[in-house]
Amino acid sequence: MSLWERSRTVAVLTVLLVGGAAAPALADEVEQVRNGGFDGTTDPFWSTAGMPMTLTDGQACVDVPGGTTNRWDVAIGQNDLPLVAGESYRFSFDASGDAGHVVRAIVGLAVSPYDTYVEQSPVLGGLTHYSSTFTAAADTTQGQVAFQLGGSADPWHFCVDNVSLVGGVPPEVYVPDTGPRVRVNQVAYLPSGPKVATVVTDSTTPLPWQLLDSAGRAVARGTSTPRGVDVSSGQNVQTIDFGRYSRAGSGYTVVADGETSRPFDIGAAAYDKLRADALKFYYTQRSGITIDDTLRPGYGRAAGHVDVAPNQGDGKVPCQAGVCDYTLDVRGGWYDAGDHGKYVVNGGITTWEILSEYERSHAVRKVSLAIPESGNRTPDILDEARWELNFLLSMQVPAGKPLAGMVHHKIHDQAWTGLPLLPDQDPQPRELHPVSTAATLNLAAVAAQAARVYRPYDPAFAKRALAGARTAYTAAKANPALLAPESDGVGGGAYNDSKVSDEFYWAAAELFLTTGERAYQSDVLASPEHTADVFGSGAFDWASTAAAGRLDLATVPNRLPGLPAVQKSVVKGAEKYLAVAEAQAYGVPYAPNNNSWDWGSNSAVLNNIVVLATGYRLTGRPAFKDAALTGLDYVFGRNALNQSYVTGYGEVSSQNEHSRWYAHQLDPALPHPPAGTLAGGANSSIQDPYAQSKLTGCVGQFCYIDDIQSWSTNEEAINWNAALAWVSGFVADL
Ligand SMILES: [Ca+2]
Ligand SMILES: [Ca+2]
Ligand SMILES: [Ca+2]
Repeated sequence: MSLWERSRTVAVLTVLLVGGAAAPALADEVEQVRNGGFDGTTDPFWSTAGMPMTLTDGQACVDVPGGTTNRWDVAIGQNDLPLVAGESYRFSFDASGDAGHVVRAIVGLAVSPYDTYVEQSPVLGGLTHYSSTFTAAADTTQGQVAFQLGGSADPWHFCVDNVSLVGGVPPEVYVPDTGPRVRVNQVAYLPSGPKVATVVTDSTTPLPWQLLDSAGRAVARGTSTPRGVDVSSGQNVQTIDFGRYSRAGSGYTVVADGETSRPFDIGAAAYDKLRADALKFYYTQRSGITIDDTLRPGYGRAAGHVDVAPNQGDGKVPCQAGVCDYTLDVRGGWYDAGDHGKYVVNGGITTWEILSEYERSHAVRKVSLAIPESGNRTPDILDEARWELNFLLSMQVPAGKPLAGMVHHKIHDQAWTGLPLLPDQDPQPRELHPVSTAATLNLAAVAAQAARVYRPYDPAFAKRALAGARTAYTAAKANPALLAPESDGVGGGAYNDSKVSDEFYWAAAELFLTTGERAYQSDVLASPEHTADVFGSGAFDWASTAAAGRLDLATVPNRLPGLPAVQKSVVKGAEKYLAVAEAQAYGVPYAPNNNSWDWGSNSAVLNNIVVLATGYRLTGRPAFKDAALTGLDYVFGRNALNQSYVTGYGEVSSQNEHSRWYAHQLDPALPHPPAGTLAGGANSSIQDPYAQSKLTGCVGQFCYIDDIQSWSTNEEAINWNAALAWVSGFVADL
């Protein structure tokens, strides 16, 4: 995604879960909770109606009723706690409960706006000590500690003791567990591809290394190459090149400087699986349809936003007040990321990249995605993309209405919701936001692309898509500067974009490629983007879409005057990213200005790999292919944190991406994100409070944490997974 300017009403701060004994109190620590040890009475704690507390062995215990829905439906707690803005606190308690049940323990405001300052949701069992530190965000005398116990179908038993909230504690210093100092692609190197590892070391002279097979036998050896201090991580590193070894197998490790890497394969099978998994991700992002548990075991859920309470539904969505006088049926589409919003600009680049994978790769057409449309005559990748295309088309202003042909920028909740929350349980009103030139051109571009792609399978749909694309393009030319504001309420990301010459170029390019018509050709040739360097120091994304037009002009067969120069510009882009990758000790084809890593940096790495791969397809130059593969190593564990950013791929991978329904970290009854989900990745700006509490001062690659609360470093998003799908398709095709 990249909800750049996201605002939150609820701030969640540091949570540190520890077992064992409490840390000793410092002299200036001040206890805020009264009678937290329940000495002779449960006063002044309260409990919700119908759930009396009893004193048992000096603990407060309750029989929690079954059949409640929300965590906060039943609770015990204590009010009137003073909190001082900027002061650090430790919140700790001992708790037990029937095995597998969950308590949501919070410190927050007892009065409106009910902000939560810290929360943890441990799965209970025998008596265990829990502790977390946080910094209070506001001064109040109406703070609260509470233990929320609702949401269970069955009754259960809960006990708590030694409830403590002390001020004046030093904040915890977070140190990530980065494992062995030898960093590899934990998934797989291709037998015929490059194979490079990194060793983090104090040594500045070459080190001997060995490649071990699964039996521990050395099958290759050599010496490493010192690379000095790597700017992106601040680490002194050396490079290990074992590319001459090509025998397929699993369980390989690299040993250097007394450290053994995590295990990896040499082989291609993982990429065949990933090509499917990265696309299968979209089915469980679908809105407006029941997710079939037999197709996606563990992920079945009710249809979201189909006008069944408590949803207010997407069947008849009004505009924000004063924006329009009609409603639209905008059911369907994909949820954008970890929230329940649907955004045309981001849906556009996502759909383009998936259709681009289809246009570039013949093999992907035969890949089954285990979706309801599997087994029909249309490739599953197109069935999945059409789920979004129908939604995008539904966002267009109908004929006869003001601004007809333009496209609404987005539809989402009126206010942010909390986590976890299944899509069908979202009670918020839904609203259409104003039309924008950018959204209109996104529809024009991808609907035009769809018109040529779907023509062999569904000519009627192709015709409808082309008509929508033409109408949108004409409307955008008549309204060329309707920009989405930086903020127009809460409840969703802004996705504002102040420059739309790139969207005009991309839409004209797709319409030209599909129709061959002169008018669109003229607009392509006249666009300032056509001769600009569109392969910048960052990467293309939802707001910078000229590269999408350029890549398609260079690769989709067409008769544009000056086509060789277009193709040459893509090759030059690939050369640029090749040079970046070669200059990086970790081999990453991404080196942002000032080492300031972007929101969703993993997708930036992958989109630059898309440019490298396209350069390879245009020229056959092995250096482009090798840089693409070596760049992918970063995503799979050859990085400062020594972890894969794709769930289920690699010995250690992201598991807790920010999502309201893959929220296993908050509710063990919910799943982790599915295998093949890409985490956003290192983000130097760490906009969310949780990341700020752990990562302030982080360097480049280290600005990431695998926690569901870190929406700025660890969200999942449809556009990011599209880059992963494209690249994994490219690798599988090799
Ligand atoms: Ca006690
Ligand atoms: Ca199909
Ligand atoms: Ca733009």
